[in-house]
This record gives sequence, structure tokens and C-alpha cells, in this order.
Amino acid sequence: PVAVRLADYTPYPFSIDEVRLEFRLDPAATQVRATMKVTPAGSGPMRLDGEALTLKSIRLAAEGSALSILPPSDYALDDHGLTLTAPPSGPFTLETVVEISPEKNTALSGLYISGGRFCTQCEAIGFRRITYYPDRPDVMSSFRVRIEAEKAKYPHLLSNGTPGEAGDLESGWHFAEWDDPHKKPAYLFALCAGEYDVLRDSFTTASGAPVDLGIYVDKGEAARAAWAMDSLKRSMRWDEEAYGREYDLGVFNIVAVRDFNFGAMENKGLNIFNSAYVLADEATATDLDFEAIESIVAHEYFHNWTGNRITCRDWFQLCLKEGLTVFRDQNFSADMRSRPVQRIKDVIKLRARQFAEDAGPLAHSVRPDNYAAIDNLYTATVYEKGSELIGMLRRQIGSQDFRKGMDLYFERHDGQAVTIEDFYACFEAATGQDFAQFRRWYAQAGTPEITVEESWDAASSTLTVKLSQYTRPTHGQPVKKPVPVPLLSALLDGKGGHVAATDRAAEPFLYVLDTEQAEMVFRLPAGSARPLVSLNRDFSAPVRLKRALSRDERLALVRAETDPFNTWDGLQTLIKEEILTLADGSQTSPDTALVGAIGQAVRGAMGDPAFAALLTRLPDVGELFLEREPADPVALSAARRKLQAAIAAELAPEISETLAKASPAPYNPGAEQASIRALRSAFIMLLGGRGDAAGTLLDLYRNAPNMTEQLSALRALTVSAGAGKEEALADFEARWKQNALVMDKWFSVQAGLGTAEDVRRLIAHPDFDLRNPNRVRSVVAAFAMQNLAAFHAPDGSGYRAVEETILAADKANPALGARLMTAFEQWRLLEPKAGAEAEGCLKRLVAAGLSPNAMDIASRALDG
Ligand code: DPP
Ligand code: ZN
Repeated sequence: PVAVRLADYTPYPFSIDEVRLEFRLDPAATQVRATMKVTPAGSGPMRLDGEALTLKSIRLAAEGSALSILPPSDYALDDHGLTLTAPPSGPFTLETVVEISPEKNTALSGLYISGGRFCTQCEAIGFRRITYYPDRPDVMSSFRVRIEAEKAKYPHLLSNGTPGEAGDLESGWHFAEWDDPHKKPAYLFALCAGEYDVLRDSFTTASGAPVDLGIYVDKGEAARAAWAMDSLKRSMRWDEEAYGREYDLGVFNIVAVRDFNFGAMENKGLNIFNSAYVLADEATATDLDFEAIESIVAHEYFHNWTGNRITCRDWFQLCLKEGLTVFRDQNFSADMRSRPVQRIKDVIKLRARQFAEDAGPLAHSVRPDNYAAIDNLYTATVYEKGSELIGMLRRQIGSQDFRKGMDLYFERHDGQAVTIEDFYACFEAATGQDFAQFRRWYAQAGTPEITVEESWDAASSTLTVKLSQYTRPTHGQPVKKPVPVPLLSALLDGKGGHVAATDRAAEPFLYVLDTEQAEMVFRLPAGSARPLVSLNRDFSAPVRLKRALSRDERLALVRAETDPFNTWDGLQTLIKEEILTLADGSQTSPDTALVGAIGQAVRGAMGDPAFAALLTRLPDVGELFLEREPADPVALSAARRKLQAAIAAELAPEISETLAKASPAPYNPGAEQASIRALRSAFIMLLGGRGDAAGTLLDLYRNAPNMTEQLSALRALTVSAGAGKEEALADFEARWKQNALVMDKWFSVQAGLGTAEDVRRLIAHPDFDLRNPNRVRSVVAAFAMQNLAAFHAPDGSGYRAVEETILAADKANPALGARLMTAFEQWRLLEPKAGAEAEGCLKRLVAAGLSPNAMDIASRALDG
């Protein structure tokens, strides 16, 4: 595929002042009439995007005249659109009528059918599958929509904005009109039609405007949308309090859809959600599901200002809305729950997904300068690293100046489609600072490595900390320039306190490393003991710290830490090193001092159970790939289990004591109870690592009062692979076979923890549905992205178990196919046998024929 380049950007030479869309909905043949009021800004042809459309008629009217059929000589059609070869030089009206087939739309982009209802997904370029239109984010227009459909089958007809006229038509049809007064790009268009149950509520904005809220779900499911509704109202309030942003329409609707490529979509006034992120109750959803719903509802809502009111000029600027909105939702979650726990979870995700992406053939900068397939830019780098960049900005300028810059951004750019430069210009204006060097973070791919060397001169009581930064070459970027790395730091006394230097108070301080090398020099009062150095507290910069410390030095640092993130991270580093040592065979059993220290840390944190749970966490095999090459996932996985068993033995008394208590009741999904259940679940997982706890686990499974603990017990039984596993899996299936979202968990537990044979069996299961992305991901992605020892088996059996399914999924749904292909991103790091099998599999997939989206991933993975 030909790459699209940022450098080639030119504004669209027409403005679309208004567009009216009229739909006659039919699953096989939907008719769409689009009437646009157009004003040329220059001269030349007018290009409209369009894919998989059948043009029925095209008419044009110059200003002041009536519509008349456009002669074929005045336009040209091709597979990707329509060109008006000689449009009028003054304002005109263009009307097209096209026919589309929603029921044949398996790509789930554009207008399609899910569960017998119509729905849309237009980001990034799905609108061109609905009608001919300049499908680019910098063309903003006001949309008026009329929907006609059979009333009995589709009683609810929804679109963006606020409802207008509605009524009955002939032969059992009806219609509804919707008006969206806010100008928007086509990717924010949405339409839903069908029969739903509706959970209704209302909200009053800070300035007193009433908003009707509705969540549209499957029949019988309205009660299960209560948490999503609660999360929505809290998000609306939070955006007023934290950013001064109010909602701007009288209606806000969410529709839950079972078949959806993304998690959710922020269409103006009509968010469409993957039903996995709407429906929850204690019996069917885990605390992690509740937490995800809260954060995704917030994320989509926050897009109303960061994304919709102010959108991206082009898709290279995707991080402008996504990185910023992730930053906003992460802070919302931190305010709703525990800030340090939220930070740790965000960093786990960043390291697992984004660091891996940044270290492999798919590495790209947060704002790339070219792409082959826009769907493939919805990445951890754009989202998660994009959020980290905003976090660094705020840390450097402080929250007051950050708010000033944001206020200016909203004031200056409301109603516009803008760039990262526009965003930073607001912060330059608000603070008088120059962010040119900071913006290198947006242009350079790769994770900076910060090497730290300390020396202590006892005679002068001087501690010198040498810092240097280096970013490895990535595809197309052989040499990197230094970026500003804000390191929140402190000197520790080893007794839980901070040390002052002669010229520096005892408080933590921000040190910004903005050159390749620099030194921090601390002069202490004569006779001082050597302090310990706490660096990158709260993970203030998204970097990899390289510090040559012995196990004892690290343990001492963990004990001395005053920053909860670093306490956790210090143990994670030790745990990583321990797993690597066990995996390469230089040590056969886990170090007792380390296991003891983990036990001690967990016991000391029992008062903050969610934090204690994180202290028991072992890094995933995928995170360890980056630590030592070549990676041997089979050995890493075995080593990980050894350490897990040792931690379980160390904590045996706490585990039995905790699990002997009843789970908190009555159930509440809020942070306080979720924290207690997080520790219970962590302990259940540790029991699974022991191999002698099948009886206890089966009891826990049978008596689990909620899905959080039921699923943990099921997982632990699956890991332990002993007695009770088959019984629990069969029971779970019998109990939940009617609930697709719960069954996704059943599939995912087995694919994520089982063998290649298990995966073949799951793919052959009658409920495996190639057309449903959640189900495909719960098997193929769970296996290929979480079960690395089995997926990357040295005999290639893991690859062979899923390659045909990847091909078939890709054929129907290229966005899904491409997402699954990213499982190969780390293949070059593998030990030679698995590496050769991975390459063979990639080549077979390419030879069998992939979609352009999947081909983009495969060819980068092979070239890189
Ligand atoms: N823009 C969506 C999001 O919120 C992706 N579909 O991330
Ligand atoms: Zn988003």
C-alpha cells in the first residue's frame, strides 16, 4: 500500500456548510440520500471518498437553480470515490443517492447489523462506506439526519444531536429526525436503529442546563447498565470540576453493541459502546470489568471536548485527542480510586504494550509522519505514550499552568480541527516557555534508556549521580536526539525519611535531564551517611532506567522508599531479575531473601489491599522479552511459576487467613470493596501456583459470591491443571452459556492458560463466532498475546493452531485481522527455533493473502 504522508497535507478546497442525510433502512439494501451545501474555496475538481457504494443518482444545483441530473461527463467514479471534474465556481448543492448493504458489512466499519439492529462505526474512515463525502477530520459540517425504517422491527431510531420531528409513515414504517447543531467531521457521525431497553436518567450541568441521559441495551438488560450510567454522571461532573467543561446538548445517549471493533466510540451525543464496556452486575462482571466501564465511559465522554469540539486536522494528529483523553480518563480514575494504584496499573499497561511496540518492528512515533493503513494507528504508542507526554508536560509546568494552557486551548480552538503544534502554542502562550525540545517526544519512536551511575565520596560527603540517555534506533530513525526527561527524585535516609543536601531541602524534587549526559551532585553535611537515591518516582518519565545495583542494594532501596510507585517498581525489578536468573538456569530455586522481602512488603501493605495485591504480581512473560535476548518463553514461563509457588508458600498464613473470611457483602463495585477483592483474587491466583490446592480452589469456585472471585478461582484451577479444572470449566459453561459476555471469559481463560490443543478445541466449539470480534479476541488474542509459552512453542504448534483463524477473521474484518497480526511484533526476539517457526508462519500468512491492513503489519514485522 502507498503511504500517506504528513508532509503532503493540504486543506480541502471546499467547505461543506451543511449536510442532510436521509436513510431508508433495509438490511440488504439501505438507501442513503446525502444533500450537501458546498462552497468552493478555490478552483479545480471536487474529490469525494466512497467505498462499497452503489451510486443510484447524482444531482447538482448551482446557487439559485433547481437540482438537475449531473451528466456522466461531469464526474468520474472509481473504487475509492467520486470526482466532480468541473464543479461550479460558486456555492452549489450536491445530492447523491447510494445503496449499501449493511448485512453484508462484516468489516464492522460504516453501517452494519449487529444482533438484528443497525449501527455505525465511522472512525477513522467508515463514513465513506455510507455515502460519498470528503471523509477527513478537517472537513466539519452541521448534520441533519432523517431515518426511516420498519416500525415493528426498529422502534428506536437514533442519531447525533437532539431529536426533531418523528412520526408514522405508510406500510408500517416510521421516521425520526435528528439535528446536530455542532459542526463535526464525518468520523463522529452515528446512527442506531432497533429495539432496545433503555435505562434513562438525567443530569443538570453546573450552569443549570438539563441533560437527558439514555443507555440503550438488549431487551432485559437495562438494570445491568446502572454502573455505566453512574460512571457517566460522575464523568460529567468531573469534567466540570477538573477542566471547567460542561456538556453542550440536551441529550446524551449510549448504545451497547455486541459486535464492535473498538472498545467504544465518542460520536457526538451518541456514543456507541462494545457491550462488554456497558453491561455489568456482580454476578456476571468482575471488578476489573467495572473499573474498565468506569474509565471507558469517562474516556468517551471526555472526548466531547478533547476530540469532538476540538478535533484533529488529520489522522497524524490522532494523539492530540487520544493521548490527551487517556490522560484525562486516567486522572478521573485516580480521583475515583487510589492514585498510586492507578498509576501502577497504567504503567503495567504501558510497559506491557507500548514498550514492546516501541522496541519492535512496529515502533512509530506518537505523532507519526506517514502511515499505510490508518486503522493500524490506534496503538498503545498513540494512546498510552501519548498520555504520558501530557503527564510530563503537566509535571514540568505544574497543574496551574497546565490548566491555563488547557483553558486557552479550549478558548482558541473550539470548533476547529487542529494540530499538536496548535496545542503546544497554547502552552507556550500560557507559560512563556518554549516546548520545541519537548515536542521531540512526539517525533521520535523508541523508549529512552536512562543509565544511572552513582559515586560517593565519603571525605567530602558528596554524592554524584551520573545520568545519560540513549534511545535505540528504530525503523527510519537511526539517530535520536536527547529529549527532556523529567525525573522526580529524592534522597532517602533508609529509615523512611528524606535527606537534605546542603543546597537542597529534603523534599522530593524534579530534575530534568535534557542533554545526553549530565550529573546531579549532592553535597551533604560533613559526616553524613551515604543516602539512597530514589529516581523516576511515580514513573514521572516513560523511560527504562538502567541501574547496575546488586540484589542487596535494590532490596535496601525498596525498604527505604517513600514513593509507593517506586516501592512496587523496585520489587518488580527484583522479581524480573529473579525470573531471568531462574530461566537461564544459573540458579535453580528462588532466592529466599527476595521471597521473604516480597512477603514482608505484602504483609506491611495489608491495610491497602489493592496495593498489596499489586506487590504479589509477577511480570508477564511478554514484558521479560525485552530484558534478555534471545527470549525463551517456555523457560520464562516455567521460571515465573517457580517464583509464584515460592511466594505462595511464603504467604501461606496470610492467604488462608484472608480467604477464610467472607467476601464483603452486600456487593458494591466501588473502590473500597474492589480493593479487598483484588487481594483475595491475587491470593486465589497464588494458590493456583502451588499445585496442591485443588480442593480449596474448587470450594472457592463453588462458593464464590461474585464473578470476580468465581473467575479468579476458575483461572487458578486452570493454571493448576489438576483435579477440579474440568469440573469447574464444565460447570461454568453450563451456568453461563446464555450470556455471551460471560462466555467470552470462559473462552479467554482457557486460551490464555491452556495448550494449542485447547485452542483448537475452542475454535471448533459451536459458540466460537468468527464474526464477533470479542469472541475471536477471547480465543486468538488471549492465546497469542497472553499465553506466550504456548503460542511461541518451539515446534510451531501454537502458530499452526491459530493461523487459519487469523486468515478467516482477516478476510471478514481487516481491522480485526490486523490487530491479531500484531501478536508477531516481538518474533525477532525469540530463541531460534520458535523464531524460525514464527517467520515461517508469517510468510505462510502473507502468501495466503492478507487484507491491506493485516499486510501492513505483516510486512513491517518481516522487514523490521
Ligand atoms: N476514538 C475511539 C476511542 O475512544 C476509538 N474508537 O478511543
Ligand atoms: Zn479515545
